Amino acid sequence: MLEDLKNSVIIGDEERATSLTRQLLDQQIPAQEILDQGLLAGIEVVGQKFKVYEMYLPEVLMTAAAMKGSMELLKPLLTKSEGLVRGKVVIATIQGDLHDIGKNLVSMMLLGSGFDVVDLGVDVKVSGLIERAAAEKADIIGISALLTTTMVAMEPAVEMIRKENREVKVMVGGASVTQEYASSIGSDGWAPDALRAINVAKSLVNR
Ligand code: B1M
Repeated sequence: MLEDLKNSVIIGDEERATSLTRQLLDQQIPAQEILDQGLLAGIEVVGQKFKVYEMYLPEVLMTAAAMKGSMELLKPLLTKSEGLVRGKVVIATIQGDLHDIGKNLVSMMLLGSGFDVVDLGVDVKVSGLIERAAAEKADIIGISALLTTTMVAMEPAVEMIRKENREVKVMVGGASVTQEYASSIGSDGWAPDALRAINVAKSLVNR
């Protein structure tokens, strides 16, 4: 069934993907397993095919749409909080970038591990992030970027955040962002995936 779910994501069949996710949950399969072995396994294949021109943008859009219903079903399970507030994170995908699946996962996982999360969405200006972080007295600003062209805007973003707010920590991530790049621009933390983002966020508020 997980394999079937993976294939539904690849072919962009939202109805089937949602129905399979519901059935898997009914069979007590853990939400994390459904996410990793079904949804993310599918999108990984799509990413590879897109890269070598075996799939095109409209198909990738269908894949993203196919994940929507399933993600809605998994969300309450992935965001079940441990009951304590560890800190506040204001998060967004950087200006010019519309990719939000990974950022949404990071938001969900942080919420589930006890962070208060304010998610500003996609294509967000740094000034917007800074203003909101100040208004919310956030501990962490999280920035996601998937494109190499938007990733480079992280460096001036970190600089601007430092100028405006010395207290807030900056965490970055997204497919194109590496540990080396994250360190080179002076961010406080980087994570390769949503699970590890939890640990990084925890370490930033505990410092
Ligand atoms: Co686009 N796209 N896309 N795309 N897309 C990529 C990123 C690409 C790698 C595909 C490829 O060529 N193989 C490529 C970028 C190449 C590059 O810059 N090096 C690309 C391109 C080129 C484009 C367009 C430019 C295509 C075009 O128009 N010609 C265009 C850009 C639009 C824009 O943003 N302005 C575009 C559009 C789209 C869609 C809209 C169709 C759709 C996005 C839908 C949506 O997000 N709602 C889409 C998709 C789906 C993808 C791929 C296939 C999948 C991305 C994804 O959701 N991955 C992607 C290929 C790939 O990445 N393999 C691709 C699953 C997700 C769970 O992973 O986002 O990496 P990820 O998030 C992970 C970690 O990175 C980390 O945790 C997450 C969960 O574990 N993480 C963080 C993420 N943010 C974090 C923040 C943190 C910490 C960790 O702290 C704050």
